[in-house]
Amino acid sequence: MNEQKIQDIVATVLAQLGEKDVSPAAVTKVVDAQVTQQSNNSNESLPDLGDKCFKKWNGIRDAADSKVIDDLMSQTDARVGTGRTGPRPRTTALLRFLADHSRSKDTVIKNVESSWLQERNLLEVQSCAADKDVYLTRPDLGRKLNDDAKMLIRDNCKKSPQVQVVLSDGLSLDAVTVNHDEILPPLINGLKNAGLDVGTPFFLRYGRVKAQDEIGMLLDAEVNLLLIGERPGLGQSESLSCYAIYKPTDKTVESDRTVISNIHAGGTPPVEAAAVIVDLVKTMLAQKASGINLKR
Ligand code: B12
Repeated sequence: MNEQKIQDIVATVLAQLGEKDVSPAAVTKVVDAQVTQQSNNSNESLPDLGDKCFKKWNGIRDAADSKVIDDLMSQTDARVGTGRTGPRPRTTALLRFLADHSRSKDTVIKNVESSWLQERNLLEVQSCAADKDVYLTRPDLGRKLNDDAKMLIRDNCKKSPQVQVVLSDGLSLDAVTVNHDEILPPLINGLKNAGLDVGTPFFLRYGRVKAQDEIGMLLDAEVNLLLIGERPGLGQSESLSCYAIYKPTDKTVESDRTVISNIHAGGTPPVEAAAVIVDLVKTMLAQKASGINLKR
């Protein structure tokens, strides 16, 4: 479709929406005037829906006291104060919702690049899920290591460490790429500084939580820590969890695990989480337990 045709369609739609005097070639951008004023964007392009001013956009017109709405919005990340036009959401609120939804979907579907892992010196292994589609539709395959993975882990990782740390994409690419630098190096350093024997960290592609049991058994690690991307929500797509287990076996069940969740800049910040995890590991080692058997 050529540029002119696109312009014609835009002009027709705008005319149907009641915009007058729209000549076909004149439409180069569609910007909500009120929002443009709030954002610091120049008028040269469409506003970025990821901007802070959109995340905290007070869309309620004619509020008796708009400060009350601002105050409410400042206290939660929930989608409040977005206003409405009759029974419908306002355009900016709807676009913002769609933008969040797209980002959440993207972060589940996209893959961590191997080059990104190489730059960080992380060995890469894979579960039995052959690709993302299989991973999403067959959780059971994400819980097992493929044969190459078992070999690579055996050949490259330290045996019988006190603590083994594994990073996995799980359900969020962003959780891994956004938080890595502020959680993995500080965590490894923190564990070492606590005098613990730390194994070789590596990356598990298409991993599910239960895969940490097989890894723990394979390496005979006392504690296994799995940093894994959480299922994203609409307001948050870069949240990481740390699942921790003491000496997993074939008989391990979920309640044997401890989880520290919501690790991201707006939740437990990654650096702070690293410190919390080091403390958790010390307690696990002292009590030789995790999950509901751990007294904290
Ligand atoms: C999906 C989910 C579930 C699903 C898991 C099913 C599945 N197969 O995915 C269901 C509905 C069963 C569930 C149940 C529970 N969950 Co839940 N769950 C989540 C959620 C929304 C996403 C987890 C995720 O993305 N994991 C990563 C993917 C890759 O993992 P996975 O391998 O596909 O699935 C495993 C994990 O999800 C794990 N899991 C899920 N929840 C929990 C909770 C605990 C305590 C443990 C150890 C493991 C665990 O079990 C799955 C099977 O191995 C998180 C929210 C969050 N912000 O993380 C809460 C969350 C992890 N769950 C939570 C809780 C409290 C529970 C329950 C204890 C609730 C209850 N009272 O029954 C149970 C415990 C279940 C268990 N496994 O022992 C809390 C944990 C709080 C904490 N820090 O201890 C969270 C953080 C929600 C919250 N904000 O309160 N959960």
